[in-house]
Amino acid sequence: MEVDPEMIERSAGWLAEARKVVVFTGAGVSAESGIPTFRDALTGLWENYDPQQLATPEGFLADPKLVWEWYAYRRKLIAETQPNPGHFALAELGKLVWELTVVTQNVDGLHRKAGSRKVIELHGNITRVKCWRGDTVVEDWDDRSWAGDLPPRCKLCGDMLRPDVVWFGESLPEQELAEAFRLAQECDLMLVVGTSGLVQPSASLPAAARQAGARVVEVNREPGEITPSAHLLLKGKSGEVLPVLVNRLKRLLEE
Ligand code: BJW
Repeated sequence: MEVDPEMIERSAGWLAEARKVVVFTGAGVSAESGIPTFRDALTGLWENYDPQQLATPEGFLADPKLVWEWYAYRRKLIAETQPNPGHFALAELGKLVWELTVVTQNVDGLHRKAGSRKVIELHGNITRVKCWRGDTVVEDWDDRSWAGDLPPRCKLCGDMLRPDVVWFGESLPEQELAEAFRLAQECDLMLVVGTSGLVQPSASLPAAARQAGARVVEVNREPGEITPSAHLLLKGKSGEVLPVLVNRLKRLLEE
């Protein structure tokens, strides 16, 4: 699908004027890397499971092995994926504007892998593991050495290990969340990419940016919860829209 040239023109013009830019991303930005989104009815990550069973502390306590294995499956999938043109375009954008921060809900680490420098991870990172009891990140663990007894155990206290991600009902990392809202309220432009905007408190960032006077540009395959907070929607796949937008900005800056 061709991206609306007039919308690209307006967005690139706004980016050229902006000094502080926040890029707020969700699972859609990684879809073209082969990582399923959460809420896609046909291929989404929760297609065969109830999210309450997999992504809550209560779900983990009820069936720790199931939850560990679901994350182990996703960890392996993510380890085999590469950033897509959308991630690379955002890394490139970081070199073109005065100040840019990527605030992501994704746990896949693909923005850093693509070269984005300043990245705030609001929902954790799936490659890290922490101790259920101590809440401390554990470096020394091995999935394979625990045949039959999953999740693996913390070598210091013997309690279960769990992925270092934020489950429903858990608080987001305090410093990262405060920094994300501060940046949202100070930026001139927020680019919102590939999120359904259903999960709070992260989903309030675009409205916070707009209320504080920023321009908000959304990139998504379809309109959603964020669209009313956006000044315009660049409709399409982020791996196609973002390279076009960044190339247009580059040419504008050269003129
Ligand atoms: C494309 C594309 C392409 C596809 N190109 N686009 C206030 C009101 C109501 C409820 C709450 C509230 N405050 C807190 C809550 C409770 C809860 C919540 O929000 N519930 C709602 C579901 C109603 N929030 C919490 O519990 C949070 N904690 C918290 O607030 O603590 C304090 C508190 C607790 C309890 C009560 C009150 C206060 C924690 C939220 C943690 C979210 N964790 C997860 C799992 C992370 C670990 C893991 O990966 O397993 O984070 S849930 C899941 O959703 C994941 C994502 O980061 C997050 C957002 O999803 P995202 O990224 O938007 O993905 P999708 O699939 O939803 O959307 C994909 C989008 O991409 C779509 O729009 C597509 O169209 C688009 N797309 N292909 C462009 N190629």
